[in-house]
Amino acid sequence: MGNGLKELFRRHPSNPILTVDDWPYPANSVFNAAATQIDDHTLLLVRVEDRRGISHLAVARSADGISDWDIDSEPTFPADPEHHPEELWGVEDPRITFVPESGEYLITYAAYSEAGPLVSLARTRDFRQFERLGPIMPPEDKDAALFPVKFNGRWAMIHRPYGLIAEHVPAHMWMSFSPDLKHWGDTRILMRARRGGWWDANKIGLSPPPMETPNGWLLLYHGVRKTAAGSIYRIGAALLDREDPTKVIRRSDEWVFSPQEAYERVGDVGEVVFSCGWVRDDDRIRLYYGAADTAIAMAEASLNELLSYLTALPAYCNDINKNLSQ
Ligand code: M1P
Repeated sequence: MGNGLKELFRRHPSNPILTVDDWPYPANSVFNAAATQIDDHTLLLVRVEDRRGISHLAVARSADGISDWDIDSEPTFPADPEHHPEELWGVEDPRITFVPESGEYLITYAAYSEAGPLVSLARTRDFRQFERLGPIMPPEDKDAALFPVKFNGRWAMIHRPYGLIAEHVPAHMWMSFSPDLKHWGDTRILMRARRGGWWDANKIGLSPPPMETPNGWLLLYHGVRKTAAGSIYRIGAALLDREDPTKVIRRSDEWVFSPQEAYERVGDVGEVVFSCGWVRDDDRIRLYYGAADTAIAMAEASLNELLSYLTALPAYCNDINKNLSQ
């Protein structure tokens, strides 16, 4: 949103709501948490970076999603390089998708392998016992989340492949399909990073998992612009067709959320707002986000306001040639 316009996301006054000082054991930073609602509690699956620089995941629960967090006393989901060598340098940036059909939570996360990050999958019913299903996308690939329903009998996933060439060309968001959560294919670009001076010129990646709405699948994504002073991570919004999620029907030209507060601008990696999770309660959306790769903050939005903003935009042109000229 431009200056002077009403902000779609409003920061909670208690921000940052979780920092490493809240943690029951020594760590460097807590950020980029997945989120879900379970048993009348908000559950965050938090990326915790330890003092070696290696990340694991830890569960934090709260009745109101803001305060009185009950944090597991030790890492809930540590990397397991002995059985999963792809987790050699840790597990990062999870996203949780609840599947109503089976009552399971599917967790996609970045396993940091010797060959770079890749997408791994695990499932759980209670966030105490987890079943690892292993890698589902080869390196380098991350920022992945599943849709909660199948399309024509197939699972769908948004993800973000990245490679050495991406140092020179933008990295886009892709979509793949699977009959069984194990074998993935029918892979195609979903949405492109824009070029030149755009705020999302250099790379983009999915933020929380897609949210189903009457107007289509609501997406938030992070867009990165490289500057002489480093990268700026901001958040944009888009809508995918409800029946055919390979079609982008709306995309905001402007970002909808950006680093502004001190805790977002200064930290281990400054100028970063990076979200992996949100929780919807009727019209109220709580967006959890990592601030400067150091702490966890929360901002609220009205779903109706977000949808009104997006549906008032012109239809998005999926034409590759048009998009390439941006
Ligand atoms: O430092 C900002 C973010 O950088 C990476 O994100 P991406 O690969 O999508 O650009 C990740 O390391 C992420 O964890 C981090 O917050």
